[in-house]
Amino acid sequence: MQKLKLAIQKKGRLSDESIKLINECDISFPTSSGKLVTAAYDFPIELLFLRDDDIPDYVQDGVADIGIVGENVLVESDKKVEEVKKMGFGKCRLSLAVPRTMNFNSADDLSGKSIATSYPKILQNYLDKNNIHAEIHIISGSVEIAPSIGLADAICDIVSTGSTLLSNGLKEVEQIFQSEAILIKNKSLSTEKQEILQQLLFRLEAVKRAQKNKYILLNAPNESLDKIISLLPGISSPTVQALAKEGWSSVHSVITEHDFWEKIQQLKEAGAEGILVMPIEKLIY
Ligand code: PRT
Ligand code: ZN
Repeated sequence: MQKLKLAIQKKGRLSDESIKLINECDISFPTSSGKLVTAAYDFPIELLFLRDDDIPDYVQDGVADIGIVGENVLVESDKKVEEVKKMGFGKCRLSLAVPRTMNFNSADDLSGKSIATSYPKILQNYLDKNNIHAEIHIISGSVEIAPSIGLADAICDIVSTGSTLLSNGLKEVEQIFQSEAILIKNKSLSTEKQEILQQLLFRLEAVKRAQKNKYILLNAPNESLDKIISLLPGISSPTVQALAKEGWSSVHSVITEHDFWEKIQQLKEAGAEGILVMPIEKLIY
């Protein structure tokens, strides 16, 4: 039987989250082998541990079938692969930053200036679109020190919290690209590998959906049930069971995390008591 080859970052910002997600899909593999390739015990998949910059190339050439990589790296690489799914982690942005003391009104102020970056293609694309003529200095690391050593007037780099810019006397002036980890695939997977990918996606969806939802159990006086049920649509509708205590019921449902606290407040106001909220491991519709 064929195995689907999944490339993930060996060591870096995306490694832990990638491995965690694979494990949450109940796919396990030896953790401390130090090997570059390892097969999962319980799923037809093989993991390739690579530098993130190599992942788009390997997936394009079919050395790996699928891969998890930052969109910033994918777009900069310009490789021909298919984007399958955003993964919801590794979120960051590619931004222009200038020395704090520089008077900056708009990106046009960078015309005639030099910008240091490790992302020349994404930057050039942005400059072309905005009709800005600036010189690009390609450097591979520590881009944030370029202005202070006189190498460039501005930088274009990945920002997450902004603390690196702050501690280097820079200010973020323009976001040019939003990024997160993305699942990519080779353009011509065999039918068998495509089927394994579908199974993997099914598990990933169930895990992701579960993370966004919580299981809720509460007790309510019967006269409040209509109101409480209207607050809890659940997957189809909530389960309601009679309690031993006369005139009371237990209500079970699923609620999403985005309006969680608001919902809890409304439920309490509607008369709910003994509200119990639990994480969900997998959620399949
Ligand atoms: O060794 P390898 O080549 O595999 O790794 P790498 O060093 O090239 O990449 P790595 O591990 O640093 O990042 C992998 C991916 O994580 C990136 O391609 C992005 O998609 C994503 N990501 C998310 C980030 C950040 N957040 C991030 N903050 N990548 C880099 N940074 C750096 C940024 O370059 C800057 O130096 O962190 C600094 C800024 O962070 P803040 O929080 O101070 O703003
Ligand atoms: Zn890299």
